[in-house]
Amino acid sequence: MPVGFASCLPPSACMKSNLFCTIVAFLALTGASGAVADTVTLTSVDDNTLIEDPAGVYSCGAAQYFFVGRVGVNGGSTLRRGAVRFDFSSIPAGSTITAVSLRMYCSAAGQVASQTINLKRFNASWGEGVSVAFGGGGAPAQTDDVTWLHRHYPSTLWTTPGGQYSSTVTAARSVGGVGYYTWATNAQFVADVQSMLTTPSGNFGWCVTGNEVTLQSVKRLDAHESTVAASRPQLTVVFNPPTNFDLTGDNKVNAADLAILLSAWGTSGPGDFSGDGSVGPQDIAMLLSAWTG
Ligand SMILES: [Ca+2]
Ligand SMILES: [Ca+2]
Repeated sequence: MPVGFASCLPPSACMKSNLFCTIVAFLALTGASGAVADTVTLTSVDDNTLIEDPAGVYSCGAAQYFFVGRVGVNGGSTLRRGAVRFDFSSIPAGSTITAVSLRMYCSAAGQVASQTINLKRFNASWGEGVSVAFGGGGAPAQTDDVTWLHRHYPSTLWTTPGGQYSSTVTAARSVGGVGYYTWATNAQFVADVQSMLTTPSGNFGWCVTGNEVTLQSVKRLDAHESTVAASRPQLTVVFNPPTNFDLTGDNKVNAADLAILLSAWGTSGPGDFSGDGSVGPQDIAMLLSAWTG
C-alpha cells in the first residue's frame, strides 16, 4: 500500500496523478460492492381468520390454526380469509432486503384439490385476541380480534367488510392436501418487506386468500399458536445490513476514516466493508462511494 495515498484526496484530484487512485475511483464508479448477506427466519407474531358472518362476531385469534377459502354447506358456505403478520425489528434499520420466502403448513383441507392461495398486503391494522376455536366456525370474538367487519373488535371497523388489502398479489402458491408449502421469493415480496422494514408503522402483514367460489375449497393453515413449532408460519428473509463507513463516529465519511482503513491495510479491519477478511482496494472503493468530505 502506498504510504502517501491519503494525500491524493479528494478522489477527483487523485485520478490525474496516481494510477492506483484511478483504479480505486473506477471501482467506486462501477459500484463495486461485496456486502455481506445475512438471513433470518421469523415466525408470525399475529395470525387470525376473517370469518364471514353478517354480525362480525366470530374470530379465532388464539387458535392453533387459521382458515382460507370457502367452507361447505354445513359451515354456511361462507368465506374465510387468513391474516398473518411478522415483526422485522430484528433486521437492522437501513438493510437492503434481497429475498423473502414464506413456508406454511396445511394441516387440513376441505378437499385435497389444489387451490391457489394468495398473499395480498393489508392496508390497515388488525388484531389478534384470545378467542379459541378448534374449527373454522370460530368462537365469540374477544377484545382486539379481527372479524369480517372489525379490524379490532368490538369498536374499530373495516371500511370494507372482509378486510382492506391491496389488489396486488404479493405471492401465490398452489396448495393441495396436508403438507408444507413455500411461497417463493419474487420482486413484489421483496418490495413489501423492504417497505415494512423501512416503515414499521405501515406493516399490517398480509391477507391470505384462497378459492372464494368453490364450496369446501377451504384450507386450514397452522398458526403461531401451533404446538408443533416447525409448522408455524415461517418467513425467511435474506438481507444486506447497512455498512457503517464512519469509522471515527463523527457522522462524516472523510480522510480521517480513510486513514483508519489504511492503517489496517491487509488485516481483517477496521475497514473490511466487503467482508472478505482483508482490508483492500474494494473497501476503499466502497468508502469513496459514501464519501461526505
Ligand atoms: Ca393467532
Ligand atoms: Ca468519520
